[in-house]
Amino acid sequence: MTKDVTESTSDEYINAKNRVFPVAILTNFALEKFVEDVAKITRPDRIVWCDGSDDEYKALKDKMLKDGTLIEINQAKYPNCYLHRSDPNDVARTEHLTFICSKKQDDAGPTNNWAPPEEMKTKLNALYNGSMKGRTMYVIPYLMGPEGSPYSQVGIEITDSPYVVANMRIMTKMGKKALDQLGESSNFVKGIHSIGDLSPDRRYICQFPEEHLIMSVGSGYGGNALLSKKCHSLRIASVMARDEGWMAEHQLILGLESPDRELTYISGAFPSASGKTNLAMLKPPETQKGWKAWTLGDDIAWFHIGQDGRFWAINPESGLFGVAPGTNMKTNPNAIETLKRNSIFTNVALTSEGTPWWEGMTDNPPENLIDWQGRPWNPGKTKAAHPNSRFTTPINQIPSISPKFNDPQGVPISAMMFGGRRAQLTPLVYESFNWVHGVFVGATMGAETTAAAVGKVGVVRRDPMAMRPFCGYHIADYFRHWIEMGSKVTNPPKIFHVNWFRTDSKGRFLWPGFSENIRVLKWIVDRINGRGEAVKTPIGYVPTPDSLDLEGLDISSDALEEMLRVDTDAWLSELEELKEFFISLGDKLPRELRRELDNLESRLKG
Ligand code: OXD
Ligand code: MN
Repeated sequence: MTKDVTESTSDEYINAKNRVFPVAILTNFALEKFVEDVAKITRPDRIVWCDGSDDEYKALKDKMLKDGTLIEINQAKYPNCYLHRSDPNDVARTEHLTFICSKKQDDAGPTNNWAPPEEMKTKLNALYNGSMKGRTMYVIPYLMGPEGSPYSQVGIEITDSPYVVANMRIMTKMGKKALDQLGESSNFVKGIHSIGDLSPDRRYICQFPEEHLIMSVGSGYGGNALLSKKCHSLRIASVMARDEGWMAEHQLILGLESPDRELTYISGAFPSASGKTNLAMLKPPETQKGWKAWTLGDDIAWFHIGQDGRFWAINPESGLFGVAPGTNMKTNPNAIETLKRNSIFTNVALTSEGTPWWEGMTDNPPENLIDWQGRPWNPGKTKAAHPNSRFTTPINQIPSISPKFNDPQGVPISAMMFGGRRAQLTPLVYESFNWVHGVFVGATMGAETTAAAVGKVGVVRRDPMAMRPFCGYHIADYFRHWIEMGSKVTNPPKIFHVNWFRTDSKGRFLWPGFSENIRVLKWIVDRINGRGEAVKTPIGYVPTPDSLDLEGLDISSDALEEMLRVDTDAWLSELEELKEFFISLGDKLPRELRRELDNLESRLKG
């Protein structure tokens, strides 16, 4: 229950400073001190410990409905669903304001912004100074991963945003479960968040990897403010993973079950807003009788080495923070089903019936829409929903949720995919020659930028393993870690590259994508099991046209040829960019990857 500092029950105690704390932390001095220290700077009117209960949520939701933070939408059609409209200046991740504050600049590397930790803390503390006056400070204990799993982690996020609390309740296991797992331990990730005045001029998202500390100010947007997600589970966790011999990755996890019950777990790294959620929730089309796809995660995977010499993966999250535009009954019927209850919509449009709407939800927009900023929508001029509008929804509501989702050990991974939006160049699918070559394929991944981050959309940039914005340390050391992880296992996953986004000369997509991607996954499963024909090309093994199941699809042989074509000239010019990219990484670049680049060059020229 949400409690005011003036009331207290037998489940609570009052400390020397007259603050109400849950009895559960009576012996957790590190936690109490953390909360006290933050309160001393931010000076909130009251402190609330979040327990994750339904009563607590109801009280919070009523408060937000009253002050306009949440807007009630059609409860008959969308029970327990609400809309939030962000400040228009605060609708996406802000990579230019995101910093890795490691002690040494060289540890942050060339793909991260860096600032000296103490200097940055001074700047941030000035912004936190009194920032919670007149506000409530919420303390959110949260658990990432299955209860009781040796791989799960506890974090404590302190925030002055009730919208953040409501989202964290969906995205994590919040409250008592986390405190129970933590016990007396001081081993938790510390997160401090204040929305400040929401000005981009006073906005920073900072990670202090050596201290497992996150400090974020000036933004209420998901990736900047739900600190469990990118900040903890990727930036901080990637550093822990390097130090402890595991991997924290920006990957989906799914299980594919064949009609004869062969179950294969596959993970996939795709940049933000490039279809991870759709693929993770794939519903096999009618033509694929007997096939089932099971969802485990749509954004983050933590991989540990199992005793059987394989990688085992858990999804640390409990919810989806999915991109709304483009989600519809064809592209992702499971998502449409899932988000109909207990969901928070952010920056979507509203129909006259009070239901959410976004571009691509229906073929034609309904009349009289209210746009994401609450104004009558003017068709043709602007988008009704923001391109990065989102739904936050509980993962256990997904019809295809895997029975293994809460398994403390996770699931064994047989294949990893890399892929980004590339209108040209990369074929529909290809398989790497071996682990190190696969690491090279991931490390050199190029992808067009999307609306998930502030900046120009559609520009090709290097986004290694889809981790460019999320790797908490030097990206070349990260490549070294990947190479080493492969050498520690007897049975590393096979690595594939996929591209659903290749277009013809008129800019039309060549591949139908979405649920039809199962046909590519089936080829991947075949390859894992020593089946599935392929031709050896300079970039890897590409399917023979006959080896893909295309039955029932209207694809011409020319289109198929184009989708599978390896254009040597285009690859030679890509190679020049890869060389520059590698040079920009300095002398930490693993020799093995430089060798892979040379080998690619000789194969292309040979
Ligand atoms: C996300 C992102 O929200 O990658 O998952 O930006
Ligand atoms: Mn993501």
